[in-house]
Amino acid sequence: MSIGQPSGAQILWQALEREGVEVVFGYPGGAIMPAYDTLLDSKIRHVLVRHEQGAAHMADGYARASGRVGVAVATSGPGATNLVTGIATAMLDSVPIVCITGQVSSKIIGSDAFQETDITGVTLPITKHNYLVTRASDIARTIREAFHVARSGRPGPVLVDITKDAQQAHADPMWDDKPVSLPGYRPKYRAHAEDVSRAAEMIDRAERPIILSGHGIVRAEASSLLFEFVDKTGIPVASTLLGLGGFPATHPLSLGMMGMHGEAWVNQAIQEADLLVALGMRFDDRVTGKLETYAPNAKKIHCELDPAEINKNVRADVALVGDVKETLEALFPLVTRKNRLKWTDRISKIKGNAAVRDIQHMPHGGRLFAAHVMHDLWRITEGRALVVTDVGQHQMWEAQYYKHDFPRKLITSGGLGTMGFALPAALGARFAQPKDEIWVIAGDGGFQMTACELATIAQEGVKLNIAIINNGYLGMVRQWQEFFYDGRYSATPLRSPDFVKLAEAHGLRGLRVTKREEIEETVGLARASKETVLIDFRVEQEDSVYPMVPAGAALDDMIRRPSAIVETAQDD
Ligand SMILES: Cc1ncc(C[n+]2csc(CCOP(=O)(O)OP(=O)(O)O)c2C)c(N)n1
Repeated sequence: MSIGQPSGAQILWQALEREGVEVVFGYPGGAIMPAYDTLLDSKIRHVLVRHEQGAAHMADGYARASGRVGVAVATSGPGATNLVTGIATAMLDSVPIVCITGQVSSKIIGSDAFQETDITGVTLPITKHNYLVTRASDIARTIREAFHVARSGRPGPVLVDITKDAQQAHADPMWDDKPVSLPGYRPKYRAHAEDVSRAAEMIDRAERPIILSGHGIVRAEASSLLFEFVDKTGIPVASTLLGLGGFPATHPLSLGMMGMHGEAWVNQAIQEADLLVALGMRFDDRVTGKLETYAPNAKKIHCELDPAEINKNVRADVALVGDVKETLEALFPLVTRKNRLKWTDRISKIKGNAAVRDIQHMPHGGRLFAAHVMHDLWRITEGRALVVTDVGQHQMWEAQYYKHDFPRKLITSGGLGTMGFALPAALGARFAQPKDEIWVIAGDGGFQMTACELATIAQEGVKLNIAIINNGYLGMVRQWQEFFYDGRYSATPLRSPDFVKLAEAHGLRGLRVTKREEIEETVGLARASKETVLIDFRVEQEDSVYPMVPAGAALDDMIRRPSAIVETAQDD
């Protein structure tokens, strides 16, 4: 070390500033104290979370809302392990985050030192890459690489574990602004021209094609191009959960969500299709149902960034590996302008039959259905809010009834299905989109998993709108028990605190809605308020999400809303 050289801790913040980081979400502790000390001299804003899981979800929400890399910071041992759920959530949804953890000093690694956990070992399968840094002189280079890996190719979480002595030592940072090049890491692919031509011919020949639009469309900022592509080819679009908003839900050729809780007509149309054009989606089991019976008559064109996804679940007739926007750009001039009225008429016919069972068409008879809350929220916010949902029935109702017309306006944990995600992810999104109207939609169960972040919201003085869809149950599990376990409600009835008082205890505002007529005014109060408002929506307790394809069943084997319920509702 020579006098005047910065410490590893100082290099860390400078390296983050050079990556354009403006805010990090974290929690201090022994092994990361040198970094927290030098944080005071940095321009970067630090948000003190109440639990490190919240920090990872905030970084994730920030990344999804902005398209930039989110950053979480934690200490070694329990701090680091508390990040794990958030890292796995980001991994399964391909979200670029960088997690920085303190580690015990390099000399005592492996001695079961106080708060020592092998966090690079723990997170190996749930990170895109991770690093253990033991020298101050490696910090700058490692942070650059970490950001490059997180954001390039198929994005994902990267963890950088830095020993305490590396933070304390002084070194030459060796700044380097050349593009990062890592041996063996080839994140960029481009679809072969012959395959693009074959795909275009298949699209032209198809009589019953469907586009399956996924998260990749949103991530690649390919929404407007998809819009033009659909305009030219006349192909209807079905969306995955994470793809919602990638193509406008109110467009006449938008069919809605596919899969387990997708619209009945979407799943039926997929089963009747002769061509699936999959764009930035990975044929998750919640999307395909039973693979042997999935889209039996359809050829498949799979446009995907990650070659590992090709032929993983569904065999592709043509694979176009590369950025989905670049692939669409190449395809666009080769396809013929068409309308496909016969096919869209056929889909409208299937739809006509399903729509009569739609809960929106039923009188509510004084009762408050979650679906009505979603529908009214969509109407009142004119479909423009950024909605962050938790996991469960409310998540599916939101996907069905809040019509997203814009990309990056729905943030939800799709792959891991992480309860407790919504509140912290929304707080992260708030820092990415300071002007957006943000609504958290959470169940009474999931909300309680990370409700401690209400204190973070209060401390940071930020404005969110929080809707708790309170049905007194772990609703989605209760629904499965009703359908598949003879109605034996094991461990699903749920007693909750008074959410209104909980909000007030945090210095926030709490309101309650028990009837549909109260929605408009209460939502209006929340929207008009400058402070965070939590609304406790007391909804029907034993309503279920329909339609439903039971896990592992064929897409055509849907459980539909029983007509008995239609009649009961109409009797009211
Ligand atoms: C961390 C975590 N634990 C357990 C589950 C399993 N799970 C999925 S949905 C659900 C029930 C959610 O209940 P609630 O938050 O009240 O929402 P609702 O389904 O009633 O809308 C559970 C327990 C999960 N997804 N995540």
